[in-house]
Amino acid sequence: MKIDAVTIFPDYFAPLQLSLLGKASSAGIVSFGIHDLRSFATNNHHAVDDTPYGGGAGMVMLPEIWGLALDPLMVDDTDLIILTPAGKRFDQPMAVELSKAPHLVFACGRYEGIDDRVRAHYSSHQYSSRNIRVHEVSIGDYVLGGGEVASLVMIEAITRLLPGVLGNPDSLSEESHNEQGYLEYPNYTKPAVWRDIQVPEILLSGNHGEIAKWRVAQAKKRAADNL
Ligand code: 6GU
Repeated sequence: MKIDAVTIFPDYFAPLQLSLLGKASSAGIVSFGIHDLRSFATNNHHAVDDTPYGGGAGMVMLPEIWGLALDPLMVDDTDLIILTPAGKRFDQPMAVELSKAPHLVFACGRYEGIDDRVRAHYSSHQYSSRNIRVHEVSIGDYVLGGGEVASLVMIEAITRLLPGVLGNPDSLSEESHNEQGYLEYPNYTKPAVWRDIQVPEILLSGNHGEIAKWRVAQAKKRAADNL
């Protein structure tokens, strides 16, 4: 999988070198391209934004500069992800869908956003006929200063689903036992007693059928408690 990100803060993406993501990239499972939006600025002050038509607070990112940055990345079969708190909520099913894509492009705007014509332009038939799809995505109901951290969240959730990224692929198949796609029961390891707290007896029993039933019950209880 190829992943490109366009940002005014390329340094935010340094963590892609670490841990699971760093290994996946060294192994050639995923390759990252981080692009500095400001290097596409054409005006004297290298400004990337301007005041909004119609007035109001904040600044809006200039479509011209986004077009110059994105055009070379829009190869056939690309999913363009525009990060915005107004987007569709990112969740595990969306991560699974996007993990099947050959090429993801993350467009990181500041939270006042990118001129909406950028979304409109790359959503047009000219692009959809080449299998270029545009998604506006949010990672949750709170406001961040920009899309960079949201992109990192999505990239980590998506790339860990790629074949060969996780050391133990069973971790993925066990996750699928839950509807949301992740584990919800409590986990324990050694020692069997820690600070007077015992590991639940059933987990030491070796009875795999009963353990599975117990875990489902615990997961349901947790899900109910989180409502
Ligand atoms: Cl994708 N961007 C910003 N600026 N804030 C957010 C977000 C994205 N998702 C949740 N909050």
